[in-house]
Amino acid sequence: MSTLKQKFADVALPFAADAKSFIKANADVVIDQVKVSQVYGGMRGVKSLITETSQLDAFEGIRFRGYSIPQLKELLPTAPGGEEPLPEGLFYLMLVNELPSEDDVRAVTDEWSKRSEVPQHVFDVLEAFPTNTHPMTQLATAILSLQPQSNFAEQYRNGIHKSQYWDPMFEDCMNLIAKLPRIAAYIYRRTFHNGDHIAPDATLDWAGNFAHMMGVKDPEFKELMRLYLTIHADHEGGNASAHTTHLVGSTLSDAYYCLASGMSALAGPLHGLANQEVIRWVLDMCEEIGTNDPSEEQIADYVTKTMQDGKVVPGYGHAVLRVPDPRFVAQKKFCEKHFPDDTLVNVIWRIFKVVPELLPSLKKSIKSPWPNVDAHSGATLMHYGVDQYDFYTVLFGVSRALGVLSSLCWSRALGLAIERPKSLTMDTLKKLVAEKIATAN
Ligand code: CMX
Repeated sequence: MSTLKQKFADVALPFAADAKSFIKANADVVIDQVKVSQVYGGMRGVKSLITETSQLDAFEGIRFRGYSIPQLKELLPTAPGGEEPLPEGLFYLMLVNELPSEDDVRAVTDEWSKRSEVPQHVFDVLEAFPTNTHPMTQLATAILSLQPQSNFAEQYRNGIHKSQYWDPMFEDCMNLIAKLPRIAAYIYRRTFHNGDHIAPDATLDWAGNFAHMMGVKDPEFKELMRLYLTIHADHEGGNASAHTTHLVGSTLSDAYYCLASGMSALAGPLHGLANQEVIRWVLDMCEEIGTNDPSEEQIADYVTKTMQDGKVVPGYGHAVLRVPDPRFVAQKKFCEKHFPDDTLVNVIWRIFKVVPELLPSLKKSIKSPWPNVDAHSGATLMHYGVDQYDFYTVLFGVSRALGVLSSLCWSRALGLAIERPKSLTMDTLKKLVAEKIATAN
């Protein structure tokens, strides 16, 4: 058994035993109540999931196993000579709840490198798509086309005991994460660079190798990818991509089905696709106004028009956060350090000056007018020549795989149940409300 797998078993299995006895002892304790607005409003805030890898606070932002993004930037190992955290380190932390050493991180890089070969049939499946197929469609399909390799599916067919489910799930998750950079880079090169592919470099780390296979020459882009793939990895369990991955996994579907489903959720414009929508919206604004450097007044007018047209301002607002997203701030800091004079980046910062004050006056019901993670990422990528914005959500997806797949390992170790919340018709809801009001009077 690999060290990481052994470590996961040592941490997760006793934790699961303890969780089971805690749940048994406290099964009927009421911790939350559900309001009518939550039933109709996307279950916002209903406490009904267990996710160990990270937790989101409305005012502090995300904490991965208790560590904020600024802390992780200090504490996680970097590439030689680099300053940004390696995503391998975050995966290790999320999986075994312990900060990794340099050696631990190198072992994860080696493990993923060993598992990274992508079977030819996956490329053949991708080649069947017209090149104008959206990259997220290609990504979800490529992931699904790996499913015949699932350890979990095979062992389930062979009658594995349920106490052992975590083991083949761990194998599938490691295999899948290992292959994602190669698959994503292949999609990028076939869609936007005439299928001129770049062979992997086994001496590089997971994110560095991805940057290399995308073909971006500037070595600084590798650092951006290390940061990018770290900060997009997880946002607790209730966001659409994480929840979808978990929901599908709760039926004992294997990791390939789960991640393909999670990626389909990420591909929605209110979730991960917002990163491409932001740049599309900014470029449309610049074109319409006739300048690549719009003033605050011009931005305010364009935001007002966007709202009048019944559209959302992409990159702003959040279901949980009530402050500027720390992931936005981390990207802003990267740009302040490396290219503070970039025109497009400065437009993003000017939008940040305008929107938080303006948006609540245009939309009274908005709960957070602050930028989310997607408000900044496109402009940062554009700086390095990655201007094919239809690809941006794939980058988000490669990162998000780290969080949702480490969570999937935990879900199998904890033996979490198949999801089956109760749905109501509007008629039943009205009757329930009438009964409640009658008893209250
Ligand atoms: N522009 C315009 N209107 C917005 C808005 C925005 N950026 N953000 C919220 N609103 C609107 C909502 O559509 C809602 O309108 P109605 O009352 O007419 O239904 C109202 O304000 C209240 O919404 P909320 O409670 O503040 O926000 P929600 O939890 O419902 O939605 C989110 C959260 C992210 C979907 C929403 O803020 C949004 O659509 N933002 C723009 C898209 C975006 O950037 N998504 C990326 C989120 C991060 C990620 O997952 O990657």
